[in-house]
Amino acid sequence: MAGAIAYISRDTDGVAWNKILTEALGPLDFRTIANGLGKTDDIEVALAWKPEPGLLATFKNLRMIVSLGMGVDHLLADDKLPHVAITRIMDDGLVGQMSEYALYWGLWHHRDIERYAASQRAKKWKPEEFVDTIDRRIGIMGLGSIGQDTSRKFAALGFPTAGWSRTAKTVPGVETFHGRDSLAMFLGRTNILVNVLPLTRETRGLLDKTLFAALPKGSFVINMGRGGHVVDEDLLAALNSGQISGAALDVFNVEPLPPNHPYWAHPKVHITPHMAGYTNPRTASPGVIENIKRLRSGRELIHRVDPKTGY
Ligand code: NDP
Ligand code: OXD
Repeated sequence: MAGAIAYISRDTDGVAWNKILTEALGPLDFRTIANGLGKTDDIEVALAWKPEPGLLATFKNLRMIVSLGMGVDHLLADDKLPHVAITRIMDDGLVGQMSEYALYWGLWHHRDIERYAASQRAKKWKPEEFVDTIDRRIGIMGLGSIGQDTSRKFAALGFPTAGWSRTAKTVPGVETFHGRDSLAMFLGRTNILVNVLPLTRETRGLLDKTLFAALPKGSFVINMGRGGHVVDEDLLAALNSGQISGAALDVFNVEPLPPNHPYWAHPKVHITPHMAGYTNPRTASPGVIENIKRLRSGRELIHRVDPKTGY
């Protein structure tokens, strides 16, 4: 039998992955933290989500790490991460979920749903001020697999949509900006900001007071990238001053969000528990299966991560 596959996650038990991989690849030596990893020298592939720092370095014959999330900051934060191929799940289903999340909050804000809910509670029939779709400008930070899908979907609804990335990108129907020099221009034309950047050395803390000040007053922020992108005190100050009218936050500097965090009770903050994109083994597994086959037959891997750029 080929080397063992280790499932390293404390969030889910791995049963669904074991079943799907076994169906595709035949009998497997599939190990999990809960059932015991056994002799770790046997482990060839690690499917990992937030592994304990240093753990993967103890797998002496490891050949490939698969991030069970599309983000890989949880792996690259480990300074003992072994120098083996790092790949990530690439999943159209998860991409679609992320776009749903951004579209939901974007439309929720655009159509004043919170005010209508308050009016209903007060039994008040009160139409809010009309804002034309073409006057609500969407700005997506990150034009990768998720940002491109999200921006195309907002544009298809008629919102003037722009995206910002590190290198130049072309997305039909979407205005594109790239690099730090164009960030202020991109922010200046944005009323609803969606962050879906990867967390890297360059992007950590990017959503700070300077960035919030560069948005038009009253802009709405949707963060589904990573909590580490946001300087929490700066966001709270921008919300309290009215510079930012509200924020939908799925990800946080510390997860789970501690019970005493000011976000919980803030009237302009809408919290979800890192659920914008759920890793669904059904839709995430085909790329993983393909990569295990490629690894075992010595072919080039797909969905590789570049540890230098951090994504
Ligand atoms: P990709 O790697 O496909 O795309 C990343 C995008 O960010 C690219 O457009 C890239 O630019 C851009 N980017 C990277 N660094 C910079 C920078 N310094 N300045 C400007 N742009 C930059 O990522 P995905 O779209 O697949 O995922 C993005 C992130 O979404 C993940 O890393 C993860 O953190 C988060 N995520 C959150 C989930 C949730 O449940 N909340 C679920 C899934 C993902 P370029 O195109 O030039 O390379
Ligand atoms: C991911 C995530 O990166 O769930 O996929 O955040």
